[in-house]
Amino acid sequence: MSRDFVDRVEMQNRLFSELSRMFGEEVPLYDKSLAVNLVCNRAVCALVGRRFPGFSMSDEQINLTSGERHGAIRIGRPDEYRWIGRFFSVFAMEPHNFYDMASIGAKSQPVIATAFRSEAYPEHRVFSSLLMTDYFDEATQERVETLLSDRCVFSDRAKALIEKDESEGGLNREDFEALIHEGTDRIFKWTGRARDHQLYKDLCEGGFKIAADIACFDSHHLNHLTPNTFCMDLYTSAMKYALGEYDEAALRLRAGAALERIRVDGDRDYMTLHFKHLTRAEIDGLPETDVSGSVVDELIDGLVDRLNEPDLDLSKLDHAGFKDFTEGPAVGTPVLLRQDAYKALTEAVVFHNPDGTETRTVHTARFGEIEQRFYATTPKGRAMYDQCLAEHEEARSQDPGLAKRDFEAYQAAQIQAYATFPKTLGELLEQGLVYGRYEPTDAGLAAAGSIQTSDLRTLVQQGYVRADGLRYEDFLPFSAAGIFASNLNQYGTTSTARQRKEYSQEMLEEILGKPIVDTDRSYRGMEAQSVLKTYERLGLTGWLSEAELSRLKKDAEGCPVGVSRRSTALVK
Ligand code: OOG
Ligand code: NI
Repeated sequence: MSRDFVDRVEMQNRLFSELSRMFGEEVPLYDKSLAVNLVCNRAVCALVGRRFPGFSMSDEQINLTSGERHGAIRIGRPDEYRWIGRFFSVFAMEPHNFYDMASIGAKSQPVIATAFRSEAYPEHRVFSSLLMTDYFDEATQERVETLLSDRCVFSDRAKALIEKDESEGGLNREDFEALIHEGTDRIFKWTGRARDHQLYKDLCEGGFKIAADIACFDSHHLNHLTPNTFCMDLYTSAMKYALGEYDEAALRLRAGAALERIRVDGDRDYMTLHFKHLTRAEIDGLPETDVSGSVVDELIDGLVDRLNEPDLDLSKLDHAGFKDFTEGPAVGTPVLLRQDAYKALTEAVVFHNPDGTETRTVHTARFGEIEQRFYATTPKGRAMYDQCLAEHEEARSQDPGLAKRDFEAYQAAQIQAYATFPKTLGELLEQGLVYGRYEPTDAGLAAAGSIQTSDLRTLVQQGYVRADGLRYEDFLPFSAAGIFASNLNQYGTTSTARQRKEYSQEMLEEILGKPIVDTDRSYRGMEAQSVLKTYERLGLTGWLSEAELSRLKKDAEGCPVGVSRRSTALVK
């Protein structure tokens, strides 16, 4: 029957497009933020199109290219967590990296996590946390576990579909649709129903809002569903204006600065990173011209006009404002990812209490994150990032109000903290700070047989090899903690257990019943694989030393199968 099986990645795209629809219906501000993002992305594309005549993107193409999403869910019980792992596996999404959120110092939260995504097509991801009930004192642990013990997030139907997929090796379209429906109608759905208001209050008052968000609800409601943007600073300025936090002068100043950066830095490497539907060869084939600063002014005029239309006046919608600063590296340092968010909304909830009474109240947890992704760092690059981050955190702690009071000064200080970090792909690769992907150029292939070096850097300089950076497809626990903290209005937590527990990747693997992919190994594997192939096609493999060749072959074992650059996701 295998001919009826539907492609898992195609169904993954369907799942996320349906989740996006569901979330848009649940949270009108999410839908509006997508509209603001589209307006910003359009301006970026128009600007890049002026520099590279021949480049343009229709709204449909923009939505397609910026259509990736990451979600976040928080889970209460280990057996639920294993079901979630099995559910995502049906959609070709496997656990990637272990994030111990209980061990990040003052920002700690009582959860451990992994992110489900596909190895070869990392288009969508779900950061999935598991509540560690032994983080709490025994009495609290007991109350939380008891409340969680009888809830049922996965219906029998959902379980049967997952089991069918596992035993038969695939699902037909009808079964896939049914399982997606289980996701949007139940597993990830916000119900507005909760249980045991007393426990909820006690957990919140004890500083454990995250535990309350997990233990008292009856689904793994999506906490946020994050689109990506082509220009973070443009988007945040536009959102702050739309929400009524910036006046038009502030919008013009900051959006103008953001677009000006794209005018200067929006080169072919920027395009390769952000416009995944184009190959590097297609990008390299575009002509390039100078663009004057007045183009930015024109585009800002258009942006302001569009944001002034009534449908994008978001100040009238219920909201709690926008975060004051962006998590991740400073603007202009193209590594890892930058994330920001509108703050968690206050939503109506009805609690059903153990004594049969109902409590009508509100809950504040779901927020509106956005992200922009850059190059994946090597361990050396990551160490450098961590150092710059720590330096900036130190400066921020000296004057926590600066971002709100004087954004330009705040941003300048952050840029200063990252001053030592190289800014161009060439330098980042040369210093071994990010992972690359290499391929022979036409000139290289034509010269194969007569090339006199196997030194990659020289081959790139000679135009025989083309180098790209690999994009970071994972998460940053420290940024995540910053997002948790700002949204929960709660900096971090301390364990109240008599003895603080240690959590490990092995523990989570045991719960999942499968290994967690180490993504550093995957990135290294992709790089090594591309290098091996490049040497092979240029006839240079024989130039490598035994040791070099065996190191590359060993690293290449970590390369996920079927890696492809083009993505076909369509999410509204
Ligand atoms: C998860 C936070 C992690 C991110 O983008 O770093 C995350 C949560 O809020 O439950 O989504
Ligand atoms: Ni997130």
